[in-house]
Amino acid sequence: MVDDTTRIETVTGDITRQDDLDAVVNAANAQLMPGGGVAGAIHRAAGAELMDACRPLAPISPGQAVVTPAFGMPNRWIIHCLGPRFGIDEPADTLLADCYRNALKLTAQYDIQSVGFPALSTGAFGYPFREAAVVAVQAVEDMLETLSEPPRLIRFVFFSEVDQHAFDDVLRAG
Ligand code: AR6
Repeated sequence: MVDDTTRIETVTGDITRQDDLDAVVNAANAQLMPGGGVAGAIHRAAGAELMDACRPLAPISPGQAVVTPAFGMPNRWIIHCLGPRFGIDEPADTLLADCYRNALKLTAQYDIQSVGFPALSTGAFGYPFREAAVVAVQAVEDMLETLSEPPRLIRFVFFSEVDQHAFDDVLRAG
Protein backbone atom coordinates (compact mmCIF):
# COMPACT_ATOMS: atom_id res chain seq x y z
CA MET A 1 0.00 0.00 0.00
CA VAL A 2 1.26 3.48 -0.84
CA ASP A 3 1.94 5.73 2.12
CA ASP A 4 -1.03 8.08 2.08
CA THR A 5 1.13 11.12 2.81
CA THR A 6 2.60 10.88 -0.71
CA ARG A 7 0.67 12.03 -3.75
CA ILE A 8 1.57 10.26 -7.00
CA GLU A 9 0.55 12.05 -10.19
CA THR A 10 1.25 11.87 -13.91
CA VAL A 11 1.49 14.65 -16.49
CA THR A 12 2.38 15.08 -20.14
CA GLY A 13 5.13 17.66 -20.42
CA ASP A 14 8.80 18.47 -20.37
CA ILE A 15 10.93 17.39 -17.42
CA THR A 16 12.83 20.70 -17.62
CA ARG A 17 9.63 22.71 -17.08
CA GLN A 18 8.50 21.36 -13.73
CA ASP A 19 9.00 24.64 -11.92
CA ASP A 20 7.15 23.71 -8.73
CA LEU A 21 9.24 20.62 -7.89
CA ASP A 22 12.23 20.54 -5.51
CA ALA A 23 14.03 18.02 -7.73
CA VAL A 24 13.82 16.31 -11.08
CA VAL A 25 15.44 13.07 -12.17
CA ASN A 26 17.79 12.92 -15.15
CA ALA A 27 17.86 9.86 -17.43
CA ALA A 28 21.64 10.08 -17.45
CA ASN A 29 24.48 8.35 -19.24
CA ALA A 30 27.34 6.78 -17.27
CA GLN A 31 29.57 9.84 -17.76
CA LEU A 32 26.80 12.22 -16.58
CA MET A 33 27.36 14.27 -19.70
CA PRO A 34 24.83 15.79 -22.12
CA GLY A 35 23.33 13.39 -24.63
CA GLY A 36 19.99 13.17 -26.36
CA GLY A 37 16.55 12.98 -24.76
CA VAL A 38 16.16 13.94 -21.12
CA ALA A 39 19.90 14.31 -20.44
CA GLY A 40 20.37 16.68 -23.36
CA ALA A 41 17.36 18.78 -22.36
CA ILE A 42 18.45 18.96 -18.71
CA HIS A 43 22.03 19.97 -19.54
CA ARG A 44 20.79 22.64 -21.95
CA ALA A 45 18.39 24.04 -19.36
CA ALA A 46 20.83 23.84 -16.44
CA GLY A 47 23.81 25.32 -18.29
CA ALA A 48 27.53 24.57 -18.36
CA GLU A 49 27.93 24.58 -14.57
CA LEU A 50 26.07 21.29 -14.47
CA MET A 51 28.82 19.55 -16.46
CA ASP A 52 31.43 20.83 -14.01
CA ALA A 53 29.39 19.53 -11.07
CA CYS A 54 28.88 16.15 -12.75
CA ARG A 55 32.48 15.48 -13.78
CA PRO A 56 33.82 14.42 -10.35
CA LEU A 57 30.80 12.16 -9.72
CA ALA A 58 31.24 10.12 -12.93
CA PRO A 59 31.21 7.39 -14.00
CA ILE A 60 28.12 5.86 -12.38
CA SER A 61 26.84 2.33 -12.89
CA PRO A 62 23.40 1.10 -13.90
CA GLY A 63 20.94 1.49 -11.04
CA GLN A 64 23.00 4.17 -9.31
CA ALA A 65 21.76 7.70 -8.51
CA VAL A 66 23.73 10.85 -7.62
CA VAL A 67 22.68 14.41 -6.81
CA THR A 68 23.83 17.80 -8.09
CA PRO A 69 22.41 21.30 -7.78
CA ALA A 70 20.07 22.23 -10.63
CA PHE A 71 21.82 25.51 -11.60
CA GLY A 72 19.76 27.18 -14.39
CA MET A 73 16.84 24.79 -13.98
CA PRO A 74 13.87 25.97 -11.93
CA ASN A 75 14.39 23.20 -9.35
CA ARG A 76 16.81 22.98 -6.47
CA TRP A 77 18.33 19.56 -7.23
CA ILE A 78 18.86 17.12 -10.06
CA ILE A 79 19.01 13.43 -9.26
CA HIS A 80 20.96 11.66 -12.02
CA CYS A 81 20.06 8.00 -12.57
CA LEU A 82 21.66 5.58 -14.99
CA GLY A 83 18.99 3.20 -16.23
CA PRO A 84 19.85 -0.16 -17.78
CA ARG A 85 20.31 -0.45 -21.54
CA PHE A 86 17.63 -2.96 -22.45
CA GLY A 87 19.10 -6.27 -23.60
CA ILE A 88 22.58 -5.34 -22.37
CA ASP A 89 22.59 -4.48 -18.66
CA GLU A 90 21.14 -7.36 -16.65
CA PRO A 91 19.04 -8.03 -14.69
CA ALA A 92 17.28 -5.10 -16.34
CA ASP A 93 14.23 -5.06 -14.07
CA THR A 94 16.31 -5.02 -10.88
CA LEU A 95 18.63 -2.32 -12.22
CA LEU A 96 15.69 -0.17 -13.29
CA ALA A 97 13.99 -0.64 -9.91
CA ASP A 98 17.30 0.31 -8.23
CA CYS A 99 17.16 3.66 -10.06
CA TYR A 100 13.78 4.52 -8.58
CA ARG A 101 14.70 3.17 -5.14
CA ASN A 102 18.04 4.98 -5.00
CA ALA A 103 16.50 8.22 -6.25
CA LEU A 104 13.87 8.09 -3.51
CA LYS A 105 16.51 7.35 -0.87
CA LEU A 106 18.24 10.56 -1.97
CA THR A 107 15.03 12.56 -1.60
CA ALA A 108 15.04 11.60 2.08
CA GLN A 109 18.72 12.56 2.48
CA TYR A 110 18.33 15.94 0.77
CA ASP A 111 14.96 16.85 2.27
CA ILE A 112 13.38 16.84 -1.18
CA GLN A 113 9.63 17.09 -0.75
CA SER A 114 8.62 16.91 -4.40
CA VAL A 115 10.31 15.05 -7.25
CA GLY A 116 9.67 14.48 -10.94
CA PHE A 117 10.66 11.30 -12.80
CA PRO A 118 10.88 10.78 -16.56
CA ALA A 119 10.32 7.25 -17.89
CA LEU A 120 13.88 6.07 -17.28
CA SER A 121 15.42 3.75 -19.90
CA THR A 122 12.40 3.92 -22.25
CA GLY A 123 14.03 6.14 -24.88
CA ALA A 124 17.55 5.60 -26.21
CA PHE A 125 18.02 2.66 -23.81
CA GLY A 126 15.13 0.76 -25.42
CA TYR A 127 13.23 -0.59 -22.41
CA PRO A 128 9.68 -1.49 -23.52
CA PHE A 129 7.43 1.20 -22.07
CA ARG A 130 4.80 -0.90 -20.36
CA GLU A 131 7.33 -3.25 -18.78
CA ALA A 132 9.31 -0.27 -17.52
CA ALA A 133 6.12 1.25 -16.09
CA VAL A 134 5.36 -1.92 -14.14
CA VAL A 135 8.86 -1.87 -12.64
CA ALA A 136 8.65 1.85 -11.83
CA VAL A 137 5.28 1.63 -10.08
CA GLN A 138 6.29 -1.41 -8.05
CA ALA A 139 9.63 0.06 -7.03
CA VAL A 140 8.11 3.38 -5.96
CA GLU A 141 5.30 1.75 -4.02
CA ASP A 142 7.74 -0.59 -2.23
CA MET A 143 10.08 2.26 -1.41
CA LEU A 144 7.33 4.46 -0.01
CA GLU A 145 6.64 1.77 2.55
CA THR A 146 10.23 1.78 3.77
CA LEU A 147 10.99 5.52 3.92
CA SER A 148 10.21 7.13 7.25
CA GLU A 149 9.93 10.55 5.58
CA PRO A 150 8.78 10.05 1.99
CA PRO A 151 8.35 13.04 -0.34
CA ARG A 152 4.94 14.72 -0.40
CA LEU A 153 4.70 14.55 -4.19
CA ILE A 154 6.02 12.21 -6.87
CA ARG A 155 5.24 13.32 -10.42
CA PHE A 156 5.86 11.12 -13.44
CA VAL A 157 6.46 13.32 -16.48
CA PHE A 158 5.90 11.91 -19.97
CA PHE A 159 6.65 13.35 -23.35
CA SER A 160 3.41 12.08 -24.89
CA GLU A 161 -0.17 11.56 -23.78
CA VAL A 162 0.03 8.01 -25.12
CA ASP A 163 2.82 7.28 -22.64
CA GLN A 164 0.99 9.04 -19.82
CA HIS A 165 -2.17 7.00 -20.41
CA ALA A 166 -0.23 3.74 -20.64
CA PHE A 167 1.45 4.57 -17.34
CA ASP A 168 -1.86 5.56 -15.73
CA ASP A 169 -3.22 2.11 -16.62
CA VAL A 170 -0.32 0.45 -14.83
CA LEU A 171 -0.65 2.79 -11.85
CA ARG A 172 -4.36 1.99 -11.50
CA ALA A 173 -3.68 -1.74 -11.73
CA GLY A 174 -0.72 -1.48 -9.31
N1 AR6 B 1 10.84 15.52 -20.77
C1 AR6 B 1 10.20 14.38 -20.43
N2 AR6 B 1 10.41 13.20 -21.03
C2 AR6 B 1 11.30 13.17 -22.04
C3 AR6 B 1 12.04 14.31 -22.45
C4 AR6 B 1 11.78 15.53 -21.78
N3 AR6 B 1 12.41 16.66 -22.10
N4 AR6 B 1 12.87 13.94 -23.47
C5 AR6 B 1 12.67 12.63 -23.68
N5 AR6 B 1 11.72 12.16 -22.83
P1 AR6 B 1 15.88 9.07 -22.81
P2 AR6 B 1 17.02 6.64 -21.56
C6 AR6 B 1 11.23 10.78 -22.65
O1 AR6 B 1 16.36 8.62 -24.13
O2 AR6 B 1 16.19 5.73 -22.38
C7 AR6 B 1 20.54 9.96 -23.53
O3 AR6 B 1 21.13 10.25 -24.74
C8 AR6 B 1 11.44 9.81 -23.78
O4 AR6 B 1 10.32 9.87 -24.68
O5 AR6 B 1 16.08 10.47 -22.42
O6 AR6 B 1 17.20 6.36 -20.09
C9 AR6 B 1 21.52 9.84 -22.38
O7 AR6 B 1 22.70 10.54 -22.65
C10 AR6 B 1 11.51 8.48 -23.07
O8 AR6 B 1 10.21 7.97 -22.81
O9 AR6 B 1 16.53 8.18 -21.61
C11 AR6 B 1 21.75 8.36 -22.25
O10 AR6 B 1 22.85 7.94 -23.02
C12 AR6 B 1 12.13 8.83 -21.72
O11 AR6 B 1 11.99 10.25 -21.58
C13 AR6 B 1 20.50 7.75 -22.76
O12 AR6 B 1 19.88 8.70 -23.63
C14 AR6 B 1 13.60 8.46 -21.55
O13 AR6 B 1 14.31 8.71 -22.75
C15 AR6 B 1 19.49 7.41 -21.68
O14 AR6 B 1 18.44 6.70 -22.25
